[in-house]
Amino acid sequence: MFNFFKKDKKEENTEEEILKDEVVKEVNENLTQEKDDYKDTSNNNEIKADEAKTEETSKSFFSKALSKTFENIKSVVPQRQEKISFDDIEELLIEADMEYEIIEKAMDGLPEEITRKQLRHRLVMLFEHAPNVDLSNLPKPFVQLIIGVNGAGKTTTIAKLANRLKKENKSVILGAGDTFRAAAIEQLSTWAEKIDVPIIKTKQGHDASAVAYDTISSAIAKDLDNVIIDTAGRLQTQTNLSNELKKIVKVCGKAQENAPHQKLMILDGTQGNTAIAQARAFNEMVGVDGIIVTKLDGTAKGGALFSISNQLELPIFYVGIGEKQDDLIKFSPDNFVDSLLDAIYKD
Ligand SMILES: Nc1nc2c(ncn2[C@@H]2O[C@H](COP(=O)(O)OP(=O)(O)OP(=O)(O)O)[C@@H](O)[C@H]2O)c(=O)[nH]1
Ligand SMILES: [Mg+2]
Repeated sequence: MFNFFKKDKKEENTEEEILKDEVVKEVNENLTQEKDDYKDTSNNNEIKADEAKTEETSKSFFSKALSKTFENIKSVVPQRQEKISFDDIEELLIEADMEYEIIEKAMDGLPEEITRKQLRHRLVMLFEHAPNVDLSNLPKPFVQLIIGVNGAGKTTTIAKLANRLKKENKSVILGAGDTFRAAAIEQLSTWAEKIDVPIIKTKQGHDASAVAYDTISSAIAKDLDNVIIDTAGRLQTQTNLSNELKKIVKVCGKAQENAPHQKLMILDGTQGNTAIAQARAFNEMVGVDGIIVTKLDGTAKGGALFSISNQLELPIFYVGIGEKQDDLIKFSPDNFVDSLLDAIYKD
């Protein structure tokens, strides 16, 4: 899960020197938000109630947000049944955009007539890559690096994650590490202002890894809990992108031991199975610890979630269900599978 970099003293010094020159001097100007501003706005009971609500809405969300997927499924099985034939299950999973290879794997050895319990077990199994994060003992600051192709929803998801952390009374700072486009820096700044969290940014074209370094350093200096760093989804070439991401990862480790602690890959859920190829490319570049699937609102390709998690052997942490700051829910394989089964099986 964590990255360990060789500590080459000589190399470190050179890198630090370069950083000194490169790191943007906007830290103090940008840190308009002091840690004290993160005073409790809600008590623990409210947080618990929120969690319970999230859990409750999580299941109903899947049936609402994935209504298009479920409509397709219902075209195969119009009436809810107690047992469904093997062929019908196979067909409805194809309709939900689950990859055939995964369907074969999930259904191997199932009988001609399949019960809810039998299918549930197989489908939940496809999400066996449980997140391996001990939330009770996270390093401080906990550094998350957000990666993914352009347009996947990285910047928006960062805002959603920061908003979530703030609600949990955690202090968070954002790093505008997509220095490729000026609009990208502006977009994250606008979000930072809206959800009221500090941001470290630089001018377009400046070194993204310097921004990452600076953001982590500020978090350490201000004793903040969380750092979330944005990255570019596209550079002039794939090699440039790969080199930039590798450099950001390495420089994060110089700002704080073992940072980034999580490299989160953002995938556009409407891309269905093509998103898997993108994720593989990023995984090869820098390694990915977990996935957030965006734009699940309104897609007919909900079944791709099975393939995404299973093919990449990575956990799905959250799903994005809209463009607003609250449109992010924790992914629960049980709730997702249950809402799908509710559509086709009698209780
Ligand atoms: N419907 C919907 N739209 C989303 C969701 N997440 C992001 N979007 C939209 O998708 C578009 C791209 O999102 P960004 O957050 O800018 O994506 P990005 O990965 O940062 O893109 P680049 O900065 O270009 O690399 C925006 O219009 C977002 O509002 C989601 O969960 N649902
Ligand atoms: Mg962006």
